[in-house]
Amino acid sequence: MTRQLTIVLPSYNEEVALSRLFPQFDSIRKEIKESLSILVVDDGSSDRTSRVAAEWDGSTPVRAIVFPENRGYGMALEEGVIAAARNSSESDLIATMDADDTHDPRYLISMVDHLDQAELDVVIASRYAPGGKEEGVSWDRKLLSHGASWFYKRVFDLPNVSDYSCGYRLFRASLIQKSLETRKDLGLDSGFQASGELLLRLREQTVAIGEAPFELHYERKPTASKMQKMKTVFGTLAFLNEVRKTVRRLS
Ligand SMILES: Nc1nc2c(ncn2[C@@H]2O[C@H](COP(=O)(O)OP(=O)(O)OP(=O)(O)O)[C@@H](O)[C@H]2O)c(=O)[nH]1
Ligand SMILES: [Mg+2]
Repeated sequence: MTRQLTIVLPSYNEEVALSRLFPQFDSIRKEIKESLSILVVDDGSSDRTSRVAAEWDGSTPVRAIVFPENRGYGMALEEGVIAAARNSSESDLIATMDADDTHDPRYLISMVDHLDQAELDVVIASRYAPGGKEEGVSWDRKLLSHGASWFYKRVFDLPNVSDYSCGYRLFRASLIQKSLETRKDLGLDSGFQASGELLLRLREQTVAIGEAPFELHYERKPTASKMQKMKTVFGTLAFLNEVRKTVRRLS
C-alpha cells in the first residue's frame, strides 16, 4: 500500500512564500513513491496565509490548522506534528519544513531513500553533513545556528547528528505516535529552540537518527527575517541548562 507523507509547515505571515512553495510539491509528486499532503499551521498570521492555503487548487492536497493568535514556532510545530501523527497509520511518514521557501521539497526524495535504506526513524536535512551547505546566510545567522548545534552537541551528543536546529526533517509517524502513548503532548517550548527539543523528546525512546546533505537557500526567502535572535539564543541556553540540571539529578 502507498505510504502517506504529510508535510507539516509552521507558517507565520508566509502568504508570498507559500504560493511559491506549493507548486514545488506538485513538481516532485511523480518522483516520489509516497502520497504527499500538506498541513499548514497558520500561527495567527495577519496576512493571507490561511487564504492561500484554502485557495490552493494544485494536485497536492493542502489542509490548514489556524491559530486565532500567534503562539510561536514551537506551538505551531507541536500542533502540526501531533495532528499529522493522529491522521497517519503506523507505516506513514511525517516531514517538517520551514514555510519561507528556503527548504527545497526536492530533498524529500533523498531523505525518504536514506530513511528506508539505513532503516532509520528520523532523517535530518543537514547543512553540516558532507555535501550540505548554506547559501545567502549572513554571518550572524551562521554564528547562531553553528553555535546552537555546538551547544546541543555538548549537551546531548546524539550519534550521527551535526545539525540540531534545522527545521527540515523526516520522521516515521510511528515514532511520534509512540511518544504520544506515554504523554499527552510533546511538551515543546513556544520558541525556536523547539526544533532541538523535539529531538530530545524522541530520544526518550530508542531512535535511529541519520542525516542527508541539504543546501539551505536563504537568498530565496521572499520576506525579511521575523526571527528574534536574542530571544532564541537565551531560550536555547535556558533550555540546555535545564537539560543539564536534569541529567545531573538523574546521575
Ligand atoms: N518568525 C516566526 N516564525 C514562525 C512563527 N510561527 C511559525 N513560524 C514559522 O516557522 C518557520 C521558521 O521560521 P523562520 O522565521 O523562517 O525561522 P528561521 O529560518 O530560523 O529564521 P529566518 O529564516 O531568518 O526568519 C517559518 O515557516 C515561519 O513561518 C513565529 O511566531 N515567528
Ligand atoms: Mg527560515
